[in-house]
Amino acid sequence: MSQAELQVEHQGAVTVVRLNRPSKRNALSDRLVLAIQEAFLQLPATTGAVVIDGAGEHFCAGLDLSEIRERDAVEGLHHSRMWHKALNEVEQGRVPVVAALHGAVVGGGLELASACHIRVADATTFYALPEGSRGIFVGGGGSVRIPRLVGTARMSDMMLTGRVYNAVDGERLGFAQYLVDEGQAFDKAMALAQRIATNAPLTNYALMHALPRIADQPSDHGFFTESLIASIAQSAPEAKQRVRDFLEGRAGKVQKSD
Ligand code: 1HE
Repeated sequence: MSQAELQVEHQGAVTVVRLNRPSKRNALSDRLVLAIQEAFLQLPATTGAVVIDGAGEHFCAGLDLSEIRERDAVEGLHHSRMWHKALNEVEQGRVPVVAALHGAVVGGGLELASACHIRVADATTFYALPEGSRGIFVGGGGSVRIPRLVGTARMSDMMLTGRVYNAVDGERLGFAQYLVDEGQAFDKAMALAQRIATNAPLTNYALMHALPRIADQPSDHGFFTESLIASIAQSAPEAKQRVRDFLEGRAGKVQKSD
């Protein structure tokens, strides 16, 4: 694939992964999906967080519809599983991922965004699942991840009726955790990623890997898993140092928010 369709740039502890197919609204061809997987597998040890964004007017128009062809059931299954593997590398890799959203975040684009840990949306962002009207179904993990953000009822409505949510409603409902002015999503995502990269790596890892599993466990199992991961995290020398720094007045206090 043309290297340029996925740009990977290391800026200190933050790696920027940019979908760069603006003439096709960053539609996700199979090659682009595999390139995303590869980029996450190849992250250097110096990377503490990733920002993913899209070049041009839109974050991502979803599956590259020009690649849809007659697939038998087995081929269709493998195609969807390919997306799952790639987006699992995003969600369950080594470091947190912040998505900087603008314009269309639709279909597979919303599936990609929902695999990220934090979503920052600018005022131009809109969310939709046009799969329903294209006669297909989500296949990139959307039916697992999107209901966790906004609920099954909202996702069903989007697919059944073609409903589109704007940036303001999207933030209110839980598609994005941050809403910023037009053109500001990347800068905000970078600032968050830089902050995230200063956390103890084990804390970040626990938030990515333990928290979602705990949320899926029965309470009794969740409490136990929490105790295990808490004890591992606090036993790390870095955690002990950070606590000492606070107790001895070297670390910042929690500040009241504006
Ligand atoms: C595409 C795609 C695409 C644009 N696959 N080529 N996704 C969708 O159903 C969304 C389809 N796209 C759109 O609704 C619109 O393109 C947008 C709202 C995203 C942007 O509109 P706009 O006016 O800025 O761009 P455009 O004129 O529609 O598109 C520009 C070009 O990109 C045009 O190609 P051109 O050769 O005529 O210039 C479009 O054909 C092309 N393009 N979107 C292929 N998606 C794991 S399963 C996931 C299932 C899904 O994701 S289904 C949802 C698919």
